[in-house]
Amino acid sequence: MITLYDADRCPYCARVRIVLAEKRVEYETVAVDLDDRPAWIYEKNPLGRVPVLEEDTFVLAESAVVDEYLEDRYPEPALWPADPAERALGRMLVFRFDELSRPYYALRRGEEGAAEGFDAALAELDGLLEGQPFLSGREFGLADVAYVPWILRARDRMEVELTPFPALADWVARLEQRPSIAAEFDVVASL
Ligand SMILES: N[C@@H](CCC(=O)N[C@@H](CS)C(=O)NCC(=O)O)C(=O)O
Repeated sequence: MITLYDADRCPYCARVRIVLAEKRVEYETVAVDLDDRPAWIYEKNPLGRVPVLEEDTFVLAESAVVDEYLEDRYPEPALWPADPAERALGRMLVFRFDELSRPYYALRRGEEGAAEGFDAALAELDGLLEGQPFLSGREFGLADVAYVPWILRARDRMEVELTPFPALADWVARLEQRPSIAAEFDVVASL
């Protein structure tokens, strides 16, 4: 049985929850209080962060790596496209996730100019999605999973308007049709 050390409010945890749901993998959750982290979490992850996935004696942190592990361990349904170029471009987006997270957390901290910085990052994604339905191309996959938790939180918790980014707004609407993402929408609504 897989155990996920988890926190509802954590978008990195959401990445893992979405993949587990997509692949219909059963797992149990241990909720970690991010405001009062238990000392034992450092035994699972020396950085003290969630998510952490545990399967018997195997313990793994870092959401992007955990999602890649789940993709290898449970290949169906595939969450990277079949086309090697699309896979590589999707991985590049995950690798460059800082381009979104840096302005996102700047906005969360209320830094000056942060709204413009975040809008610029959204505009980049919008431009990409004007030409393709999903971030890595023609198929839903791990690149979409890597980004959507922040977009949902920005829209629903930080009052970021998505209407200036119609292709991005359509992408979110498309993703919310999937039960795995709809479940995250409910998590965000309950925060
Ligand atoms: N690079 C990590 C980041 C995980 C992360 O920052 N998690 C946050 C919660 S959203 C956390 O545990 N923060 C506690 C800390 O940074 O000390 C990943 O992708 O899993």
